[in-house]
Amino acid sequence: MSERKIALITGITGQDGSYLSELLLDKGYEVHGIIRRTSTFNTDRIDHIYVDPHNEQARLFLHYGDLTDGTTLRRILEEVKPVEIYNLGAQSHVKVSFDSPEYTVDSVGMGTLRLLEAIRDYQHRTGIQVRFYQAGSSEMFGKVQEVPQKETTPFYPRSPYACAKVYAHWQTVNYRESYGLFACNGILFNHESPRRGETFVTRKITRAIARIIAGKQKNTFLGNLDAKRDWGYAKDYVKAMWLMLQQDQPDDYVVATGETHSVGEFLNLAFGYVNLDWHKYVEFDGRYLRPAEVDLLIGDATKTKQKLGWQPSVTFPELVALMVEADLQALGLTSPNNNSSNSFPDIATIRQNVGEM
Ligand code: NDP
Ligand code: GDR
Repeated sequence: MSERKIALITGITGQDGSYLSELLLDKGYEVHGIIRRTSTFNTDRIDHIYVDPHNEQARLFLHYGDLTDGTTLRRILEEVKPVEIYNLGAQSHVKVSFDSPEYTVDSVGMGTLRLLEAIRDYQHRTGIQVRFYQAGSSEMFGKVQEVPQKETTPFYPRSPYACAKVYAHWQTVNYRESYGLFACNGILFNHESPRRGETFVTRKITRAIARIIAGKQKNTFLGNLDAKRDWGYAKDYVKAMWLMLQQDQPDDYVVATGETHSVGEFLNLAFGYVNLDWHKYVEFDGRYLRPAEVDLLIGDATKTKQKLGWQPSVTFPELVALMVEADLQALGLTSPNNNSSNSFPDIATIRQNVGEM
């Protein structure tokens, strides 16, 4: 890799952007992120690593921009002169993509194309060779074609979001093959953490548990509990992104745990962790159903393990425990006796192992 360890991240304020920034800063990079102008602060997830740019120790810099604004993307590239670019920015909520398909496709699909075009011109003008990571998704597999899903499994996207990710995937392949761009697609299965957005199902559940215990809400409303997902830990997954860009050749990789669990199983474990019966607290609301559902995702990450030496470090019960604990702590609640169930590991050990806040 180049001596100039300068990385640019779109979507730096998101779950993955925050963990990736921490990883890159730890590795000595200067990290630049694109943030959107919002009327309230949207930098909660990275505030703890932000240092005032007037401080000469500062290595994290933020720039206003948007994937729907190609001019700004070009200007930021010229200014920052990155050697690695991670495209994590997206309207990433599958259900919302049915409500707002044009915007989703503009940010996810066209946004990736705008960035790729900006990179092509930037490389040409400056001679700087860029390595590009595209945040692809297991949602691209959509309707089950093969179990488990791997790099060669055909795509069958089932939402505007997934269609746009498939478009972005193939544009990334095309820039690699047409212009020799060092471009990688990560095909990442669901990954969660205490920093997961509050409207994704795992965090919605763990946050509801803490709020129910705190007396702030009585119950929570969910949609389809039968869908099965391959859930991993976000901090593990950003390591795979970085590893992809450190290889000799660009390629596409599936990142997954190889285990699948239903939303119902997540509920069982999460409520079980605090000795509550979820049936008493969860109600059905059809508004959370999607017009087309993805029923079963389970990934085969053999290639990623073999070529990148990557491994997931957190098991499903550990992930659930980690998330419930973090939401309890956020409300100042003490952890219940979590030895009540054998399925739960010791939270102190997990936290030490993964360095979670
Ligand atoms: P989040 O939803 O947590 O974060 C999305 C980020 O994109 C935020 O920083 C958001 O900014 C930014 N963003 C949204 N719209 C735009 C736009 N128009 N221009 C620039 N930035 C924008 O997602 P995750 O961190 O969970 O995921 C990161 C990426 O990986 C996404 O592309 C997602 O689709 C993809 N992915 C995620 C998986 C997962 O399980 N987490 C699995 C597979 C793929 P703001 O904070 O202002 O909203
Ligand atoms: P997903 O994640 O659609 O897999 O996309 P999400 O957590 O939104 O849904 C997972 C499953 O849970 C079911 N579900 C509910 N989902 C939400 N959000 N809210 C509910 O109330 C609810 N009830 C049941 C859903 O129907 C679904 O089957 C995530 C995102 O991070 C994408 O950006 C990413 O690409 C994929 O993971 C991999």
